[in-house]
Amino acid sequence: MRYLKPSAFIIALILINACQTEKKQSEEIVDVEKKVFVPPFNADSAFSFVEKQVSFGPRVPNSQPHNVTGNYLVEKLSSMNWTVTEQNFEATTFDQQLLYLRNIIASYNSSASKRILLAAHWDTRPFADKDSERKNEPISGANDGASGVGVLLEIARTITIYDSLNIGIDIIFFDGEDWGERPGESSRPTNGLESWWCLGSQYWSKNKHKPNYSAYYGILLDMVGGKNAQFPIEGYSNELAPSIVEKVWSKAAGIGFGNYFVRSQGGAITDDHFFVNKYAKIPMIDIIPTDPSDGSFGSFHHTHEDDMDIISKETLNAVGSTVLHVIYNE
Ligand code: AHN
Ligand code: ZN
Repeated sequence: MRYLKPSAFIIALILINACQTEKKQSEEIVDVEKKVFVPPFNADSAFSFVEKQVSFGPRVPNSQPHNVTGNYLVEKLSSMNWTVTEQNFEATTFDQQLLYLRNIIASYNSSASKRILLAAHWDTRPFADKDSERKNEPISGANDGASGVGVLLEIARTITIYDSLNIGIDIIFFDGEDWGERPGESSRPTNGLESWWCLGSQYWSKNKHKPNYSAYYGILLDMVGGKNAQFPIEGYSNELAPSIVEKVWSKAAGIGFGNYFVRSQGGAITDDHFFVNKYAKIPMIDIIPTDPSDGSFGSFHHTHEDDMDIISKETLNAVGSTVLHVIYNE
């Protein structure tokens, strides 16, 4: 499938246009941007990337599954011909654990000056503190961790296969996002960190893999695989990168995913994008769900419910397709 015959390419374009025309009639917000070829997102493949990570076991820092998964991610991105940089660093947690962490950065079109940064965290939380059982055991993190990475691996695979993107893309898999705070307690570090969460993004934003690195903007994916997920507009995204919010939410609606990318205002969440905005000065948004019934991240969050059973190919498709449409329209 690397090279489509010209005739097949034209037929594909006609079919894509036909589909979009049909959708336009039923959508309130119309996708009026210039017609460009956007490759399809393969949600089955994204799902299997999520499954693969979960199969290694909880990706808790300093554990063997964490190390094996990190090696797998590096290998996978390298095999897709992306330029991979590993950033090893150490950080101390709220419970005085010294963690050996690794941010994984992959670049496509390394020499292009116009770049978009895509990111997700790849570690999992070592506790199931919101569960009523086995609270001290790590979670599978199918949604909280693996889903964002799965969508981004599939985006990387798609970009490589079609090989028609002129801008540069950087994918960062942040480590150490989710060790976080002592269960049930909100606390602030006194060791130079600003938060116990988001250790990898705090490190990268102050120590970029290339000293003068910047990007036009960034998109963070966090917990983007849950069944019937809704993504309201996250607070810091709206405050710090409103034009990117507008671009992404209107594109989602334009291609028929307005039921996932809802137009309501969500809370401000201390997530990896906050530190990329604050220290790296790159406007970055966060696509993160809220359960409309109670305003929480969802009942799966930081419990053993967060396994493959709650992952939906439809949600992975809504997010993956939206991000692909956004970047191919730049
Ligand atoms: C807060 O809960 C404030 N930040 C952590 C965000 C998070 C945890 N994302 C995934 N797990
Ligand atoms: Zn989490």
